[in-house]
Amino acid sequence: MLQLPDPRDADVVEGKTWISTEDQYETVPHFKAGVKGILGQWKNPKDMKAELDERFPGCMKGRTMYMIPFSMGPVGSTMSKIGILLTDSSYVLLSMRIMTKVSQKVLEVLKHGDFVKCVHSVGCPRPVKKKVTNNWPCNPEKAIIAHLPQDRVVMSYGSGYGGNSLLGKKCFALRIASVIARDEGWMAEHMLIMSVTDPAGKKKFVSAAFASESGKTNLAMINPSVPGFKVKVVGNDIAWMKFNDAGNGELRGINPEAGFFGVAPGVNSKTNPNAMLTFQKDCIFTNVAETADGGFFWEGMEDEVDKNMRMTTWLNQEWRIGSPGLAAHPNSRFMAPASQCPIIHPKWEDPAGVPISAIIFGGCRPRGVPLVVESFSWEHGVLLGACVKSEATAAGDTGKTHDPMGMQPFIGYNFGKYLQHWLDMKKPERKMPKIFHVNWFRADGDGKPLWPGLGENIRVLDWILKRCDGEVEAIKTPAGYVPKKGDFNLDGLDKPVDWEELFSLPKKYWLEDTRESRRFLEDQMGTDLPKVMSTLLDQQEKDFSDLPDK
Ligand code: OXD
Ligand code: MN
Repeated sequence: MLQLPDPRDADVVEGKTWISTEDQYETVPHFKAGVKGILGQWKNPKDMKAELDERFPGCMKGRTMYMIPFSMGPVGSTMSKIGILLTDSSYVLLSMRIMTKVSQKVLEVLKHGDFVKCVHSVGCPRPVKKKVTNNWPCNPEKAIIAHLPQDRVVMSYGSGYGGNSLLGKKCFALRIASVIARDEGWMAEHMLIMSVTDPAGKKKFVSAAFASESGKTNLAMINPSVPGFKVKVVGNDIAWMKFNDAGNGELRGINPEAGFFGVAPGVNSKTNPNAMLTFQKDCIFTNVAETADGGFFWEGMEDEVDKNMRMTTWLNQEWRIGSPGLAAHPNSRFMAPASQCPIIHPKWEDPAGVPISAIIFGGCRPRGVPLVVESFSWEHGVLLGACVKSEATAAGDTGKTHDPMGMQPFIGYNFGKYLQHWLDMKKPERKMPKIFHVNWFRADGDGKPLWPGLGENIRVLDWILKRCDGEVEAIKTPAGYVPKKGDFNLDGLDKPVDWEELFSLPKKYWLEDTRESRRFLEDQMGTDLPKVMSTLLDQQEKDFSDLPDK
């Protein structure tokens, strides 16, 4: 089905998303004076209570209230958690049935445990005083998304958009869960989980976090271009991972979600055929365009529909390919049950999770960052994650958007403490996964891509898996370990790649980038930044300074 919300309510409201704890520094780091902290927003409990009391009493008057018991993760798994959501939105009700596990069994499991309390209201009690657009009541002026981690509570008001209203997802499975994970010694991450099987039949699972819009869902559902490789997806957005200390010490991960809620524009039969196959039935499209023959359309699908097809845009206007403006909102979405994905892993609902051999971080780094780098150590891997960022591609624009661990909008507590929590994961009795950083977006001086990306990224995963098994050696550079050309499968590529340039480490770029990373981390986390992060950056700067000038 297609849902066209009120156009004012089409995205997350980061500026109105708050975390409330008695102690400010439990939520946000000691960022430097004069700096705008971007890692979480804190509100003191008194002010938060006043904001909530102003909005919630009577907020659902005249509407139907749904009570939704849901499990994040396989019902009954020791790695899963339960929530109960009260909402006055039928869109949220239908969406929760796709995105989470809603069933009677949840209430049976709940008898034995605790749950996260979620309340959502569109903030339009009846009789409605303002105009309602598209049969989508909302109250954007008064929107607020409040997290009370100590009480395990989420209160969301005024918005029906997924990230603000499907409270099991970002609010519970990342912000509240990151706090629970801190307290219980596990990890709640903005990561995909996938398996890769090589032509010899050897299979491994990896998890991966990317800066936003760097293609996490496309990687999770990659169509490998190299014959013989098979990929299956466990999850495309969130991973809950825990070391199996009672067993062999490996890291096990589950996908706490039951569906995919993906950005539609850009998805087509070339970029992500598996996503296209996943949403052929029983799914909800939000803010996409509708074709005259009852199909759906968004930017990127130009080759999939008749050139003269009449359409209605997400703003209800007549449109054809080539007409001015956009057919779909840039953040329009598909939402589909994960079970419909043709490459869903048979163990995606295994209560014991799947063993994670490698953790991958990635950003959009057109300038100086190699295709793949392996960290020197667990600590250095945490640094690679903390330095995840995207840079503008336009020549002359040096802007960088930091998204440390891919968690910038989703962290539930002090980011410096969160990095320390990652560091504390390392224990001698544990099998620590290797950590890598990938960059599909490196370009040459003219802005032309140096790497084909998409299905060819399987070659990078292949090298990563070989490194996990110690099958190949690697070259030590100041940025980390990089592949030896002969160990990396380049056979059958459509066009030869410029290997030297793809893996070059321009000294000037790296010195500047290392300083920029340090500035960001120290500005944002101040005294909360774990010392080892600064020590590793010092070492990196020294190692690059020692390189000969070219
Ligand atoms: C999402 C996001 O919706 O990360 O998954 O914004
Ligand atoms: Mn996400």
